[in-house]
Amino acid sequence: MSNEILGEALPFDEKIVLKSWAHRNVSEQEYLEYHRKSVENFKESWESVAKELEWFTPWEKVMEETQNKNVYKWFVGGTTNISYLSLDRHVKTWRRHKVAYIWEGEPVDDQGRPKEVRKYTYYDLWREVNRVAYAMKTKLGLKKGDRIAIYLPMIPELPIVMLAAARLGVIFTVIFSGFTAENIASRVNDLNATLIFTADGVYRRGKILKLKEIVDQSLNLTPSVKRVIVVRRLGGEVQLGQRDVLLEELLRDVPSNAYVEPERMESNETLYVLYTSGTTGKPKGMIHDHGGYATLLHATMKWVFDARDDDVYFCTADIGWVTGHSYIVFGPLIEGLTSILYEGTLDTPAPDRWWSIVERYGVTILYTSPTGVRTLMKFGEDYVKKHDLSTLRVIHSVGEPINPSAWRWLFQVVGNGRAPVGSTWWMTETGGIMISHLPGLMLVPMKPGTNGYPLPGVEADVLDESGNPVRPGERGYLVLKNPWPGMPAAPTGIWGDHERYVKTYWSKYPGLFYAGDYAVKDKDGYIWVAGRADEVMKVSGHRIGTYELESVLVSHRAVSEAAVIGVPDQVKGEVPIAYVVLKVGNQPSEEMRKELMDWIRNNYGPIGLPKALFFVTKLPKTRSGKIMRRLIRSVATNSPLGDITSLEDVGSVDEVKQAYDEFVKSIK
Ligand code: 6R9
Repeated sequence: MSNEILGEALPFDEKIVLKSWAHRNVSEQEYLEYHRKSVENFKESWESVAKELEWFTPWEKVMEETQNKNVYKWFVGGTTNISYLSLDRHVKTWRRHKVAYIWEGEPVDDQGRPKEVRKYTYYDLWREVNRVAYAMKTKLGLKKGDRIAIYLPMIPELPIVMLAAARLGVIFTVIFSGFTAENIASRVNDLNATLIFTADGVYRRGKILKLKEIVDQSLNLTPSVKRVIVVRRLGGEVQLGQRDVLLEELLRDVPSNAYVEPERMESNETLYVLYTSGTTGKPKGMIHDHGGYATLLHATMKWVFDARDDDVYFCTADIGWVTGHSYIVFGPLIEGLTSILYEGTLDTPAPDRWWSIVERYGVTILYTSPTGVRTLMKFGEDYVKKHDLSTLRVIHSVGEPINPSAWRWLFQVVGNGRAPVGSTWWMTETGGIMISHLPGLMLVPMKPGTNGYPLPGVEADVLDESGNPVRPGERGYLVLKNPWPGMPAAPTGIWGDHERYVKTYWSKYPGLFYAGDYAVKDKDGYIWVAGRADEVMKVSGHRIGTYELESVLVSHRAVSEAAVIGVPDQVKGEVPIAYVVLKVGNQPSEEMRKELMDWIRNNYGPIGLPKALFFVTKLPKTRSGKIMRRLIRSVATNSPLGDITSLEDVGSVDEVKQAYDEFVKSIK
């Protein structure tokens, strides 16, 4: 891989300065000087951010390492509650009647207008959260430290349940509503959750997806679950079993003015656990806390998004992923913003749905994804030009590297050359944005596709294999050098697996946080993250471990072995392709291919569907039996094979190559 994103060279020397942002423009040197001071005193610099929030009791110490190595506590002894910060704090002020969420359902009428729009003021939201918290506490007996799972689509009840759980100190995990029963079960079991919130269904791409049925399938595999609470989104009859209860039933006799005192959470106590894919084993449950996490979100909402009271903010992610947790739910609410919640897909009913939303509500801040942008680019500019997007003033993308031409499209076509456009780098682990342009603080020149500089207090670098900084323009591994608030939290970073936490993030370079990403630092010090350096894919921005799809494949009765790799894709950024060895007695056929594709759809979810699935008789392996995915990837991307001395059977590479060549021919 050279210095490119999706085949486009990185424009290290192209600098774009926005005259309309003259009040914030600074030179690289000015920012770097400011930044240097902030990292020299990183504890103090984060402390000054934390002071802008509200705490029930102040902290005794800004930061300390715990007895568990590489697990750091922030604002030790301070107490707060993120539900309080998101709601109560605003309800006490003029923001009480400000709109917190504008929710739009997917279905539209003949005129293309949304059939359902619901608006919640901060007061409405606070009321609802209190009622749900009240029911959770008095009717479901939930208390601080209990664990629940939330398998809800993009409807207002999702943030409401998250905030209600947070209020009680109940630890929650949100499971993306595109996941299958197996995915639910593995997360619920790891967390030992006793209860699941779900919905009867959701509208997606004009169809109905029945979520409750998927939860029902998972229940055979989840002995810890005692109750299932069902939100009625579709409105019809819902089949209820013994364990099930409708949320509306549960709330029926809860007074409209029910109030639940927010639990005083020590800053480092757990807010949620979010599962994300790694290279081996089951998904990792990343722990995030109340105080440090809220501090990072507050800082980034100000610096990265320049959030102001008159903004209308639209993040197009799904709350099921970390971007939605941080930048649809907690971040914007902590700032008291008005934001959009949209249920459906970007092209329903037409590929201008996002733009119609921007126009309808006068969106000023847009946070979106490179895959979304590339998808919409294909439909041409007319869909954008049809709408008045003149309100947009800040635009950022997230989830994967943005190729320069997608950046230009966002900048020119969507932002009309007036709004700063950035690519914010961060991960589930970091809790919030770490490397980004900072129009809300000071704006260095933009370069199409770069992530820019690390945030104040964040020290990032790009290292070679032996831990030395690489030269400007050379590719290396991205590391973070200081702890930060919002980082994987106490007690163990990864839920129940401190050892894995240390091994995954702190062992390649002891004392430094290893992100698992390739990056380049240019001569101005800008960082360009170019993709994953490990066996993790970013498919349409969704993080998927190759091993996860391999284990789904080998769980099929006919499959003996499987190897999955990610290859570049012009729209999705990256897509899986799979090589499968069948068990003796099974023949490769179109039917078998289809059966395996369905198997993945049903056991992992549609987001994991490979672009191609090949049958081979053997996989390239080392003599010790490890599948050489690197080799397979080289074949599939037409790059040099590199060192193949450890390869056991050279013929296996030919076979992989032949399969791939035939595929390429077939799609040409
Ligand atoms: C927020 C999120 C994390 C991985 C990360 C990296 C990739 C995210 C990026 C980016 C280049 C950006 N990534 N943002 N790469 N530029 N602006 O996506 O979290 O799902 O945990 O994924 O996504 O590879 O390591 P998560």
